[in-house]
Amino acid sequence: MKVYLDGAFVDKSEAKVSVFDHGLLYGDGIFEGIRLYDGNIFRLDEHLERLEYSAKAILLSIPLTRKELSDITCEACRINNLKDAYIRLVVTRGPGDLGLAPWLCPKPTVFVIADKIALYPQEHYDNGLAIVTVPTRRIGPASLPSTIKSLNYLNNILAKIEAKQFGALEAIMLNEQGFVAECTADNVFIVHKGVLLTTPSSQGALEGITRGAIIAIAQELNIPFKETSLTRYDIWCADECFLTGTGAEVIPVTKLDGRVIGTGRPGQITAKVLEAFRKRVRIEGTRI
Ligand code: PXG
Repeated sequence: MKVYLDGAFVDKSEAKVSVFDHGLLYGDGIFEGIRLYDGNIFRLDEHLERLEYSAKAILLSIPLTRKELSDITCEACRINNLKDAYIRLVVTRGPGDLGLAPWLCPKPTVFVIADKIALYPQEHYDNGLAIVTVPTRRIGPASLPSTIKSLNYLNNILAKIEAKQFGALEAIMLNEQGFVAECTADNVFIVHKGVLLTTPSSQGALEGITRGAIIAIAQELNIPFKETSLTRYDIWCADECFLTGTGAEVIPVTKLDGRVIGTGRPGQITAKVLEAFRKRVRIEGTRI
């Protein structure tokens, strides 16, 4: 496998960053997780735009243009002969002296890994996931804006560990006020009386690229949609629930904290949206 690192494609065994890199020392950096479907990169421009906004928010200047990043991302897939892949694009603050100050780091580190993807087992798409609400709260947007896709994932990792301890693969994270923020690596949608609902970034949700694609699909399919704050009550009383993310795509949720959601089976609107999403990823996107 070849990995892009700071200007060149190098062998995986040579793809190493410094122990002084502030991405490692402080989690000071940003990333994107992107999918390649049958030779097409899904919503690459949207991912690069989000990366640029994340960079702007942490005052990190990416040393490459959008076109250069786009070309490198495509090349990372081509050079590894991939048709379907998971792409990880990372920009860290770069190596510098010890100490938090980002101005100690003169040169950001940029790397792109294109690799095979590990998906949720098919049975969960067929039968739905059973998820839990975890005690760890989502850091509020006033402390760390959830719109920044940063390398600081400890908040989500604590929640992921709790989910596993409760025997679940994903977890609902509430914000400090007790409203639903999102899952550890997925956005949350519910369907109630035919209306599709999801939480806004102001409640602690990442503005997911898959979430955006689902909102566009809902418009196309004339499914009424609203972005609104949600509580666990709304999920308990929802007709359907599903999660969206680059890794998960659209995955039905049929249980929360042991309570059955809707009929206890993946819902019809979820199935329609998933079908439309899977069609879209094959035809839409940047040809590598
Ligand atoms: N919320 C959080 C906290 C995420 O990390 C999403 C929502 C969904 O966003 P997208 O843009 O993917 O629809 C994410 C995405 C990984 C990995 O390597 C994580 C994500 C995406 C891809 C890979 O664990 N998280």
